[in-house]
Amino acid sequence: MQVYAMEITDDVKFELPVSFLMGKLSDISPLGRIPVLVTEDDSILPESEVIAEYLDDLYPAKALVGNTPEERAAVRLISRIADIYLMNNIFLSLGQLNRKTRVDAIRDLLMGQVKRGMGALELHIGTGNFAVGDNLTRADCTLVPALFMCEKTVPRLDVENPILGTDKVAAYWEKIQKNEHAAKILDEMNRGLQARLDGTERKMAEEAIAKAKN
Ligand SMILES: N[C@@H](CCC(=O)N[C@@H](CS)C(=O)NCC(=O)O)C(=O)O
Repeated sequence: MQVYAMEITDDVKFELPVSFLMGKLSDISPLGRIPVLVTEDDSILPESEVIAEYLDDLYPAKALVGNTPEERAAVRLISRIADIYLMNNIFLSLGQLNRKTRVDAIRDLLMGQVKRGMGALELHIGTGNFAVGDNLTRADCTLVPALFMCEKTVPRLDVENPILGTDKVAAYWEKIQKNEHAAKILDEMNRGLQARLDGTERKMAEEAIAKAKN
């Protein structure tokens, strides 16, 4: 979303590394998680929030960081809540989606952290059209995918979508989905989720792995 909003799509090339599909991404990036940015000098930069901050530093005239020290702190805080409390715990809970193999205590531990993060978000989020201030910032770019996961993935763990228990976050979520950049990545995420659920993703991965082995 940040790449679209900063209009730097010509400078950033997206590809899904076959090493990730083969479970071998850690050969290149020890964290073994995507995204990973390969910079111009061939360095490896993992962690979406670090990549996002790097892009802001690389293109200061287009940076989505907020205008005052207070706004900048609020952007970092909201982005951090979305990344650490919402996204990371939801990602870690993906192994608990299958009811037959689910360990309720693991699911409950992770969802408790999501609930904690959502409570903090409800306090700190702005009441305008954007998460912080009157303009789109990196906070929106981190929050939109995190709220998508809250809405679409958390219920698959037999836990209520945590946005439903909020007022400010729920109002924000309704508004931000109409933003052109948010709508674009939500469409991509919806298509990705559909591909995962209907088996297309698995087929694509198997084909890519078979091609890499030949
Ligand atoms: N904190 C990381 C989380 C990234 C993450 O978990 N990505 C998932 C993609 S769906 C992943 O790589 N999962 C593989 C794994 O956890 O082994 C970030 O924001 O970059």
